[in-house]
Amino acid sequence: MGGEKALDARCSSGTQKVHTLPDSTVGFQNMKRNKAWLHVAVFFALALLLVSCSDGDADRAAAGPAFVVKPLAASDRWTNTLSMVFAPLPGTRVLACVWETRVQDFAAFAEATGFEPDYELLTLRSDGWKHRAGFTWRTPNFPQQTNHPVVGMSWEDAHAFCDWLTEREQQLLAIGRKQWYRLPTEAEWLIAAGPKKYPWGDEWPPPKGAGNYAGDEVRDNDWPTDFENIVGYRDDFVRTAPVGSFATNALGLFDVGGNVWEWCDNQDASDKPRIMRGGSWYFGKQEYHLTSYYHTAPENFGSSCLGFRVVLDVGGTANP
Ligand SMILES: [Ca+2]
Ligand SMILES: [Ca+2]
Repeated sequence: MGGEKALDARCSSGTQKVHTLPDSTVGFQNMKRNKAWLHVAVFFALALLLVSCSDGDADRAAAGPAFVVKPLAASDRWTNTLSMVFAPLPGTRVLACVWETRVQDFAAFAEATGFEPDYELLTLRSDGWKHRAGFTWRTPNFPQQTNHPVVGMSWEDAHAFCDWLTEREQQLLAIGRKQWYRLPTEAEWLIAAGPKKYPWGDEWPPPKGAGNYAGDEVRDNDWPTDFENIVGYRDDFVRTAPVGSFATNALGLFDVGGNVWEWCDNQDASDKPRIMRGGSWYFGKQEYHLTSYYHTAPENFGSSCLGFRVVLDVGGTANP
């Protein structure tokens, strides 16, 4: 199938160094203006250190100079400094973002670090999948608003985002020193997807409102005539949909199946060592939508049907 080959195609690396977050972006700069403020800052820093060490839960931040937080645990629901909402993932030590990472989330990373991809985005048109000049995550070849899932991120790019967000929120004391953002493992993603045959349940084709998949709507648009779609299903989106456009699953998570494929943290024992799961607005073939199905790609691969979801590892307890 032409599309499958396209998804397997390699693209050039978009990896960029992640710069250390400057103090000016985290609200500390004013403290340097006079010694009085410096003394106050030192006092509160020492007080915070004493509190965090004395309560037996040093991994959790209690409060910060620029951001007031609640204690974090694997049972908490959590909203971070980018207004990304997280929900508990039962039986794990992580909170999963209820959305795929949005354009606005990735834009914050790009602005803070100077990230710019140096590759042409792999995009789909009626002539098939091709790398096309002039298209990037900022400007894919279809309309996106800031609440759409960011696309075209390589596994390396997604990892860089997680590392930057961890550093940012540890500096802000929004998360503890041993809490961090990362991609979900496959095991965690499978918990997020639920126990059914497909993320929406056991039936085929998916029921109305199941999510953003390659339904009959793609035939009305720029779709190669020899590519499959899910006959008998229809949604309103021929490419990405705003996150939260469909109902949540039982865990309160949106679009675990469909919208964009999601990178997982694991390595696969193959020459394309990174794993993605969940299907997307692309692919009509039934087996690709099974909860058990996964796809692999090199870690520098990117595509306009591929994004990522992050989890917050709260630490402290072992995975089951
Ligand atoms: Ca669709
Ligand atoms: Ca998805």
